[in-house]
Amino acid sequence: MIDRRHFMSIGAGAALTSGLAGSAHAQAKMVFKASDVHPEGYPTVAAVEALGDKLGKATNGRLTVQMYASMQLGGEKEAIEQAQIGAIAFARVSVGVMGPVVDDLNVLNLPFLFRSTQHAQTVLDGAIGQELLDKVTNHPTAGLIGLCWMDAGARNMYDTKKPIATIADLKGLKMRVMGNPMFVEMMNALGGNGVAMGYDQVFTALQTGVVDGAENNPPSFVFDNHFQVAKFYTLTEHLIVPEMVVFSKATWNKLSADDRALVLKFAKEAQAEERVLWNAYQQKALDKMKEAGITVVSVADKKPFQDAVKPVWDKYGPKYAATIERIQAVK
Ligand code: GTR
Repeated sequence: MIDRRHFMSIGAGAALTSGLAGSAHAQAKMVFKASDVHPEGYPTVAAVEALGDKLGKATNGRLTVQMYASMQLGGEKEAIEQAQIGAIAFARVSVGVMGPVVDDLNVLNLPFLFRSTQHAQTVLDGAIGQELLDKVTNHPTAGLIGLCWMDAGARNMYDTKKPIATIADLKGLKMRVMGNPMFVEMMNALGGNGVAMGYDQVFTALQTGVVDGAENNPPSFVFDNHFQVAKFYTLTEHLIVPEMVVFSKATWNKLSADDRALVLKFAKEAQAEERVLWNAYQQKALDKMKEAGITVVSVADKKPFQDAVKPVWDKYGPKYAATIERIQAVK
């Protein structure tokens, strides 16, 4: 009898302890690692850091964000993979590299899809934007939560060889594109030779002549130093590819509903804050390009470029027809 009581009391004690341990676990301190290819000060980096500050304040330091900027953790493919396995929590990446992971996103990677960056913003702020974030979250194997969008302006061509004044000047140039077959096909359709490569390799590839050029928005061109080796920048605006912040589903599954709501709330705010920072940075980049004597070529007539990418639209357009129609209908 005595033994039995003894066991019972141990059992009750154990239950109590594990109950406490359970709630203590939910309240445990967590440091969320975040990855970005861009350096400190870049709009996307600053916006995710601000999200982290808010999270820290709201939870009395229980949840914080540790930013690994400047490709410290590798390129964007690596960032996605690390988020998938829960080695990092936040990955700020381009939709360009997310397309191969969540195919529905590839609609946004069609060249000349958006009429302007303003058009892209309106689409992403609305129902289509939310649906595409949900496609990430609900994807059966991606292992990611779609938190928010970030602006990245329009992408333009640049190279080390000569000004690209007309589409004919692209002929034969080896041009780096993001790791997504759609962009290789786009570049080839435009007459260049598309070379898919991680962002972490681009500077060296330009410097050593492995590629003749690349394409990107002015802040990336300037603040990732590509302008030090590529002196010709042509305003083709062929891609308006947004960026996103995704979160590790493995980590998400460990968070309480309240903590998830906090992350989502601050991510939405980060989306709006990044946009303001982006506009200022875009201007700063253009000023720096001018100072550095970069030859900036404007393209009066984009039609030859738009016509040339028709094979990409013929191949991928039908699959996304319904979403394209809705995007085009957004004023
Ligand atoms: C930048 C973008 C990065 C990365 C890079 C690239 O504009 O911010 O996320 O995608 O382009 O070309 O790989």
